[in-house]
Amino acid sequence: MIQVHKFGPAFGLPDASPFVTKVETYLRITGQTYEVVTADVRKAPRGQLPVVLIDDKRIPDSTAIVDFLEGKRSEKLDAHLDEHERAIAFAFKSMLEEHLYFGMLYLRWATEDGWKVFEPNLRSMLGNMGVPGILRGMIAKKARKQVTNRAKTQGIGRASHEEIVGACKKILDAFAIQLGEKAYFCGKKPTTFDATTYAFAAGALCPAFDNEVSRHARSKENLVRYEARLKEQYWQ
Ligand SMILES: N[C@@H](CCC(=O)N[C@@H](CS)C(=O)NCC(=O)O)C(=O)O
Repeated sequence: MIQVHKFGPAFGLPDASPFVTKVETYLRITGQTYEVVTADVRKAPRGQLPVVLIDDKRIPDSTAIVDFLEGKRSEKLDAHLDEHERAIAFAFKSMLEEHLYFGMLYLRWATEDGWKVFEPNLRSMLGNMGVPGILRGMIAKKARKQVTNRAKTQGIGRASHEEIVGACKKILDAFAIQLGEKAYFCGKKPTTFDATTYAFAAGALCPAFDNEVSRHARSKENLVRYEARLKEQYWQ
């Protein structure tokens, strides 16, 4: 049995974390059954979620999880992709996971508008982890500081608001152009890359957040259609 250790659904998304949504979407694309466990991120091996438990093996990191599970399958999801297609898809995956992610982190955690939406959800996640009500506000504040520092350490958190928004919009422009009218990110068939592209499309379009980047995402009609199509196919 595959167990996915996750934060929990939030803001109408399968999980507060796009990396958890990525792993679950991959499992759904490949038709593998799994259980979900609401986990305490502080107890995770790398202090991050997702973590997957398979046959007593504990695997942290969404990419390592997908690679491990894909390694066990005889029919590989990406088998039909040539080297060039793989290279492009890999570059987009990295751009979303390593750059857009931090922009979204900043918009949700560091801006006052984002925090107004995010904080109540964080408090309820802390409740699910067993943190007593009286401590939740203090822990949420500390987590906000840590996450904001993480964005600064990565670099994006040191840029101005306008620069961060501008970078996120450019990423979404590139994402939408590369997606075009294809049914899936790489063409007619789903690949492992759709796990990432779906998770980040859903996060960027999430109606709970209203900011320059989410509005820009919503203006990309093909992105909206892609997200809705995969949601219907794998999440309903
Ligand atoms: N490279 C990791 C990134 C996972 C990650 O950043 N998870 C975040 C939530 S989106 C987390 O657990 N953050 C808690 C922390 O870093 O303290 C993956 O692909 O799984």
